[in-house]
Amino acid sequence: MKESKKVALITGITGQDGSYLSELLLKKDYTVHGIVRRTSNLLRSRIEHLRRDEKLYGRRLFLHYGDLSDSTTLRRIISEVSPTEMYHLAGQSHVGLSFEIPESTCEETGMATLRLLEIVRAQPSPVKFYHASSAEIFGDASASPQTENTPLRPTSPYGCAKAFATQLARVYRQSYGLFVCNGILYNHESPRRGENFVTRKIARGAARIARNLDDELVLGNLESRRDWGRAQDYVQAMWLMLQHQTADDYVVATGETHSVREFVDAAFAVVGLPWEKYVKHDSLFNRPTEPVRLVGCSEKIGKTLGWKPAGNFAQLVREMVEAELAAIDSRQ
Ligand code: G4F
Repeated sequence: MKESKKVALITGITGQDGSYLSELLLKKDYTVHGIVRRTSNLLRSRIEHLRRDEKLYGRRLFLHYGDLSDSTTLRRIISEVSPTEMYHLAGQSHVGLSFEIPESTCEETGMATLRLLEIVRAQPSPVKFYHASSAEIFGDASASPQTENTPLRPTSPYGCAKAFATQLARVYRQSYGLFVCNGILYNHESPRRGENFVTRKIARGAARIARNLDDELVLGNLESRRDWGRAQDYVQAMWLMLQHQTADDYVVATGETHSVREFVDAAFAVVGLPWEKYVKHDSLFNRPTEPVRLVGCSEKIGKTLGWKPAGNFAQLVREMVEAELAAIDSRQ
């Protein structure tokens, strides 16, 4: 079989974004390599359908054991794979949890990016590098909506680590001429979102209550607002960044915010139940500090790369709740 010329290496391939990105790249005829951490269970549910595909796995899709703290292994994988594009998506991505485990969050999110940039810098052939930055770098944002030029004022250990990695990516681009892009992504959701993020928690909770599997849903701050888009759509933006002739930073957002309360309201409307009866508050899920006014302006990526968000908030909520209902019904 003739190997395709485009070779992508993805850290975080088993996550929400990694799985959608793999599907996208495989459709575009890439050879895709993913770095996976060794764990005691081999559950990689988001890419299991790709792994079971005999036409793909071992032919155009490969997985390698590696850890973001292990430079020698990362260096070996990158040398062997010799990627034309690298998508660095891995790392502890839960903002609330970063207050509990700040040191490992900064190590995985900040230092690991530095490690990869150093390895990429030493490669004999150029590697286009995508860094998964985050809206959390703006934190207590000084302007709204935020653009690529908005000052970084993170409000969480996670935001600080992402700010560090984002600035490093800029430094490596400017100092060494590396093709490095920061995708400054706002919240992006899907049925593959981790269960401890609020949208999936709500979608799952509403579906389980509707099917009499649970009788309450316990949440933190209902007044928090976020700019929520669709993950499937946001991985397209990642790919577009690496296809452009020059490397740059791009905000990827819908430009619209909704509160957690609005998400709850819309999710329970899908299952036809009054949410006030089931949703409880526990301050355990509140954060010591929250970013404020987080809403992105995606004008630059729209004009330069032709990207625009697909779908709307109501469709996103419906898609997530219906996926939860279908999953429950398929098990019963
Ligand atoms: O779903 P969340 O945990 O996402 P958060 O903190 O906005 O972070 C996500 O988006 C960032 C980009 O903007 C990424 F960088 C990051 O990696 C991640 O993907 O929380 C959303 C909001 C917060 O204000 C939180 O306080 O929902 C509020 N919330 C209320 N109750 C809750 C809950 N969040 C969680 N996780 N669980 C709750 O019960």
